[in-house]
Amino acid sequence: MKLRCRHWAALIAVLALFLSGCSDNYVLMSPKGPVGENIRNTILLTTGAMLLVVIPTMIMTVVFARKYRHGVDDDKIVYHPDWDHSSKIEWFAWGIPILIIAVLATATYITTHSMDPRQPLSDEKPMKIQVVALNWKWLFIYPEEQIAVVNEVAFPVNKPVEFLITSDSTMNSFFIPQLGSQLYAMSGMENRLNLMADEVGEYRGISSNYSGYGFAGMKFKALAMPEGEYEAWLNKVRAEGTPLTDSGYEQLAEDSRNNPVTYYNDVNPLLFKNIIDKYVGVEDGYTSHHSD
Ligand SMILES: [Cu+2]
Repeated sequence: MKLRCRHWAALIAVLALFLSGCSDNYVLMSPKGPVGENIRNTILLTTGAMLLVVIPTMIMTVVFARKYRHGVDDDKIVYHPDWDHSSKIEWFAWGIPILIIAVLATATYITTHSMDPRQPLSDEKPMKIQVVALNWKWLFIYPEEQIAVVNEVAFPVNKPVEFLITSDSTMNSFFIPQLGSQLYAMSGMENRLNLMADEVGEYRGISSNYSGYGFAGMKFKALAMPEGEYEAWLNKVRAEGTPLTDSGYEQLAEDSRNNPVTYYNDVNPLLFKNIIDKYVGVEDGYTSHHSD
């Protein structure tokens, strides 16, 4: 009896751990935007579908072990040495997996199309933010405002944002877990990721692809603000920022760790394009990155 109570205690502890998934520490389980919600629902659906197999199996393990244990004196249990087929078992063993695969395949087909990161989230024209992964910091360029920010990105709440993502270094991964999918940042390429926050807040932004020495400090804050506060933030960046010249960018692009938030104004609107163009020619077997 004592052992049983301990089992219950363990079970309750495990349940408590899972149910506390509603707390903000489990960021994927507390999304703050439509893409993140879609991802959470997909996680729950797939987990649920798998539990349809896992839970009955665990229960049957205990039931069978108990029912057919050595020394049990139950007259109803008969020994069948020649038994070789049960249609009932075949139906369960094949039918349930087929059903699960059908459900998951359908869900996967629908969500991979509806959640295509390049697809706009609403009819409203998204605002564009260009993202450059550097060693080891994130540079956000607002081409229309001609400003840029290191390790901080802000946008109005309920406003669709289209992130144009590239890298001026090794491969990285742009990820704001509470808003939705991660997308790779790769040099010479432009990746597009549409996200939207439907709640004002400060969200954690990370790189989810290890990229070397200063990787641990490659974090940023994503700020979803009310429209008025966002305008004030833009003005603050314009006022406190320093011009980002070409040589200034070269300096910024050098390896550095734990970069503080830095504001820039007077940013070349073609900077993002130039960063991508540096790598043109790589696919032909040579690189124009270091001109010779
Ligand atoms: Cu991968």
